Amino acid sequence: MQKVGIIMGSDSDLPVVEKAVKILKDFEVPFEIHVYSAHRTPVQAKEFAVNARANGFGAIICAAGMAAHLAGAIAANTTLPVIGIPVKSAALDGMDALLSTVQMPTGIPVATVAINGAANAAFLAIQILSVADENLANKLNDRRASDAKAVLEKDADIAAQFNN
Ligand code: RP5
Repeated sequence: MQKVGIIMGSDSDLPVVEKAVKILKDFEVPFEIHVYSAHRTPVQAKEFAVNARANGFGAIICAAGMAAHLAGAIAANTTLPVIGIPVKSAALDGMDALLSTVQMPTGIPVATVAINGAANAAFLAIQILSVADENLANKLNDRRASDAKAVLEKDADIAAQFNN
C-alpha cells in the first residue's frame, strides 16, 4: 500500500496532527511523519516533496500555522495530492494559516481542510488511496456505517428524553 506523508512545520503542531495519526492507524494505513518547515528548513522540505512519489507516498498531509506556506511549498515540488491543515495560532485564530494554505495559484492545488481539521485530512488521504485499493474503500464504507449508527443511537436517546 502507498504511504501517507505527514509533514508539520513545527513540533508544536503535533497536538493537532495526532488526530490524523489516530485515523491513519485505525485504518492501518502506513505513514511517515516529519518536521520540515517551508521557512526554517526549506531544503529538506523540498527534498521530501521531490522524492515523495518515488519513495512510495500516495498523498501528503501538511500542517502549519501562522504564515502557513508549507503545504504550498510541498505542492510546488510534487504532483502527488497535497492536503493542507491550517493550524490555529493565538494571534489570528487560524485565519492567517487558513488563507495562506487555501489561496493557491492555478495548477498547484492544496486540498485545504478546516482549521485544525486533522482528522478530515487523514480521511481525505485515505479516500485518495482508496481509489486504487478496494480493501480501503470497504473500510471507509464500514466507518461511515458505524458513524451513522452512532448518530442514530444519539437520536434515539434524545428522542426518548424529550419527545412525548
Ligand atoms: C509554523 O509556525 C508552524 O507550523 C507552527 O504552527 C507555527 C509556530 O511554530 P513554533 O514557533 O511553535 O515552532 O511554521
